[in-house]
Amino acid sequence: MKTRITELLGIEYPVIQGGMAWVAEHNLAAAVSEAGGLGIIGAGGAPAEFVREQIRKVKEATDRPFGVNIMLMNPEADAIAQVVVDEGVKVVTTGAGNPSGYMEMWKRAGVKVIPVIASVAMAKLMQRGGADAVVAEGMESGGHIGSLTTMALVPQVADAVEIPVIAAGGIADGRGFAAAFMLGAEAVQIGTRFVAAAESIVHENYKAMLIKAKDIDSAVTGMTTGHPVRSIRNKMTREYLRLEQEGADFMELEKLTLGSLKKAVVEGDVVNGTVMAGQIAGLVKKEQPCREIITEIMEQGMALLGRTYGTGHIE
Ligand code: TUI
Repeated sequence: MKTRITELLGIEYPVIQGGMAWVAEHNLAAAVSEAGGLGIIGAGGAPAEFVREQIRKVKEATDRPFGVNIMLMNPEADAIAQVVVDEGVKVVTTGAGNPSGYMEMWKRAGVKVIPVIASVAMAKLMQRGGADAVVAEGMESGGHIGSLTTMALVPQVADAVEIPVIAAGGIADGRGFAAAFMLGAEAVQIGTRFVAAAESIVHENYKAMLIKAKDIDSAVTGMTTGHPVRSIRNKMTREYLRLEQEGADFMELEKLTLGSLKKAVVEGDVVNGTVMAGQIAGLVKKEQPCREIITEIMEQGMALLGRTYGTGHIE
């Protein structure tokens, strides 16, 4: 299947992996790229030199294109922005902020820049600044979210910009894939389903909680701090939401979540840690290799789109 995104990135299938902090490390990124999608290293809050090592490990594992996601609240974002240039990374996605300050250096180095945005205004600003595409991410997503749903955001962004749009948030199978294309997207970004991939290094407790989760099992904390984060409901989210309701200040709330994603992903503490996942978690029922995940999504997605997009077979 060819779209402007597969052409831009030199990938087989229009499936991009989410840049999930702690989760999207070299094993997962290489597996997604080897399966024909775009694997992404999620820099999250990691130091720049750690990100450099991750990049080198993906290069050793695959000759296929891959990218790096830079979480812009990371205090080392400047250094990571330089590392991707030095290491010759071809694609950067960004999250949780405005990457305008890095656009010129990346464009000059020939890096394809794909900001994740949650509004039409931000999409337009990114296009003006030279972005090659945008990821329009709805609030169904796990982790740090905006306020619009994927269904409302994607068509409005697709109408507002000429650059290609990648849909994200609530997409985990061929139905979501086909729906995203109906809304005007030319690729999808998938996070939650890849958390349960066989190649994903998240702690078994995290995977088990995700696989068990139902449609209504996520909660959004941080609505009052301006940094809303979706994760699977547990002792931490209940405590956080209670404190928020009582009007607790930012510092008090921060204490609950400092290092809490690592606690869940690495240590497997899914009681006190932050188990980030999207609303589509209920659809993720088993652990599967990335190749199987992508093939399933493409077969089902193309069969559905076949009614409007040719044969319905993967080419
Ligand atoms: O970035 C994400 N998702 C994330 S980042 C993350 S790490 C983290 N951990 C704990 C607390 C907070 C973050 C976990 N999940 N998705 C992309 C995304 N970006 N969603 C929304 C946005 C966004 C929000 C505001 C993009 C731009 C923006 O602009 C604000 C501005 O600066 O104008």
